[in-house]
Amino acid sequence: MQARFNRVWIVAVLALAGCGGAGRPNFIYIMTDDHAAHMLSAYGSKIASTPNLDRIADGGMLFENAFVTNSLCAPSRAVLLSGKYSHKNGQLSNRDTFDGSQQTFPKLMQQAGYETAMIGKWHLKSEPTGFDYWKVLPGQGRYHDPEFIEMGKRVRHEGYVTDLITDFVLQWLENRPEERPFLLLYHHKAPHGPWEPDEKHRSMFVGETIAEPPHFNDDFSNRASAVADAESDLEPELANRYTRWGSPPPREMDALGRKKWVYQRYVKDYMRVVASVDDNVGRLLDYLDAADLAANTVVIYTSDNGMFVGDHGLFDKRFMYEEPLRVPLLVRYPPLVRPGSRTQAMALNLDFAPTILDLAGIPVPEDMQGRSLRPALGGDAPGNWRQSVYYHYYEYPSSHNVYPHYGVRTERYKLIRYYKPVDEWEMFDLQADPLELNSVYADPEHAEARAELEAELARLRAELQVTEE
Ligand SMILES: [Ca+2]
Repeated sequence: MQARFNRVWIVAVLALAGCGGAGRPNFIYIMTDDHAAHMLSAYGSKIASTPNLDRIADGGMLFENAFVTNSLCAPSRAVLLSGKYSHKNGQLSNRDTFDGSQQTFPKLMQQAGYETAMIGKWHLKSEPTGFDYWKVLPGQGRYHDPEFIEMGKRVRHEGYVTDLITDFVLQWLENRPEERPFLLLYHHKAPHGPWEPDEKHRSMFVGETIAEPPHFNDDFSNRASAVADAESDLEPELANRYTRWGSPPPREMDALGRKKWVYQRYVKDYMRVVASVDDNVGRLLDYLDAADLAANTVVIYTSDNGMFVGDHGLFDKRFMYEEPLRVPLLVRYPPLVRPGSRTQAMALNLDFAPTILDLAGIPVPEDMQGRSLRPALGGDAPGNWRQSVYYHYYEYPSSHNVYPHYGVRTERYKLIRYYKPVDEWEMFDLQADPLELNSVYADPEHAEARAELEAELARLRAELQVTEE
């Protein structure tokens, strides 16, 4: 039964993608900033509710194992556009300026006759290339009354950033040339800091106490020095930020009291700004239904990186730990993807460019390092699908003092090397220790697994032509 269903779906998509012209799908790629997978109800969050994002999962596929290759804003965006790792696309950190003259998938889509648009947070310093229309936030952008850059011209708008970006998206959809298929990148600023909710959501969770994650009071023992040395703690680093932003923790509190206070403030504001994203994605989905576009539009929801939301007592991202490494990935496309389906196939943000090109019927360039997710979307990840992923974080020194590191993750294990200014390793058995509280790198019981991981890491670095360190 399963196989027959799959064949039906595959035949349907071949019919759509193979013939070119009017049958080619449209694409709406929705990306938030810093939205951790465990902060969507579709991913089983006990505290966050995201009914409209969950609609995409209900109507399509949820990837249970989607990861980024470098958990940081600008580098992740460059991976998306290029389909290449940071060491190949040149965007190693937030400080670099993206080389917009390089090959990107929007350029290839444009050349193949797609109408292309980029609306929302860009964060790559150089001007967008490969888009017929673009309207982006300068830098990080602001939550309230933000300035935008529209095709090179600065313009300020009154209102809330998440609503405004969606307004511009709906206006563009309404006025686009209808004779051509389209690619629309719809990028939210939220839920990136400083997590400023709008009026509509400001009173959510008032008077409630949100549950703390199980590893909230991690003391960072049994780990390399990197996590203890990082400056991403709720107390003191986020507490100090709240003080700078004019809402300091109450004076009489001790350190643990401040940490708990900061967590409540942070997690509530985070879920409030996500609630606005959820409402606005709902507006978009309603529009697609009303405009009769839902059936032939690939809708993708993801985030540029995951996030610590009090996990390990931290905020921010950068680490190869599960919370920043994982991203939500939901894909709805009725001709190919069965509603309510899930996959465990490991997906990377590296795969978005090849996947979109493939579904559009455009050849995927040889030098892209990702793979089309089409087989997984059709319900049949092939036997030779990747069994491991390579990760590499570079930005150092930085405001969060996270040491540069690289590593490999398999279904069961993770091996990480911090190579500057220290030289230290961590290894986790994710089956026995899913919260990553105990490195087994030096544990003789895991020596064989460690040797296999070291070999796999070397193989991946050679295959991907990693030259750093
Ligand atoms: Ca980000």
